[in-house]
Amino acid sequence: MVELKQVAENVIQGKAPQVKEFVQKAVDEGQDVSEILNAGLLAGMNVVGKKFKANEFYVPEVLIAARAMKQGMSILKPILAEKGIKGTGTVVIGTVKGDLHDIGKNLVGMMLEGAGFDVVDVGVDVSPEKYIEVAKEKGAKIVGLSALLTTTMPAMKDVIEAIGATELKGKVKVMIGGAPITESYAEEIGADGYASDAASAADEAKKLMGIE
Ligand code: B1M
Repeated sequence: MVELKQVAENVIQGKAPQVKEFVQKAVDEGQDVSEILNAGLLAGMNVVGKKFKANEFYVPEVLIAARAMKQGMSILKPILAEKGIKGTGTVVIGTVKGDLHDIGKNLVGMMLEGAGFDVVDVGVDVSPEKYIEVAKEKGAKIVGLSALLTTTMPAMKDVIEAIGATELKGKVKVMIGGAPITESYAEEIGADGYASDAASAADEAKKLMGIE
């Protein structure tokens, strides 16, 4: 019988083939799919997030661990969908209009996936209309905005205002982040949440969903 701790440990170590193998074995043994997800893949990514926050892990380790988690998810996703088991919620994430930086945004997306969210990445240079269109289409609970340039920070306010003028107002939370962004800027423009790094972004998204 596969111990789910083994799945978590291999995620932390970024061993994608082993993660895939153990997840497949656990499924074949008839272990509960939600349990494989929670006690295996997500538990592993949780540790990765903590290590990243504590500067014990750097960007490459997080990327490798996320890739391993994705391998395991590729087996679980169709089964979860078939059983109608929903994830934590959908997050639409993108880099705002005029800004092409996407490394941090991609990392945040991976950590959100690692926390059980369904992540829809709308890319870079994203207009307010695009965020709104995709958030409506996917029934998003959170819209995540990334900006790396001081000149594109005001584009975040444009998105928040545009969302506020639609039926998404009050239904969708907006979370922002990026190197020049601060908590006080988030408050100033009326964002619901702010995170300084990818691991904190996963924690903040859970908080916005009422999950501690
Ligand atoms: Co650009 N760039 N760049 N750049 N670039 C910076 C940001 C800059 C600080 C460099 C500098 O001058 N020292 C500077 C901005 C200055 C400013 O406005 N304050 C700058 C500039 C000026 C520019 C150009 C204007 C240069 C030019 O053409 N004259 C130009 C702009 C293009 C555009 O966007 N329109 C430009 C272009 C580029 C490249 C294309 C060459 C490349 C981007 C490649 C890519 O992303 N695919 C690039 C890069 C790589 C950088 C640096 C070197 C690295 C950014 C990065 O990826 N960091 C950067 C200097 C630096 O930071 N040392 C710089 C690693 C990443 C993991 O961190 O993105 O901060 P970060 O993400 C973190 C957190 O911020 C947070 O979590 C992440 C992970 O922990 N976070 C969130 C991010 N998004 C979040 C969202 C959240 C929550 C947290 O919630 C939704």
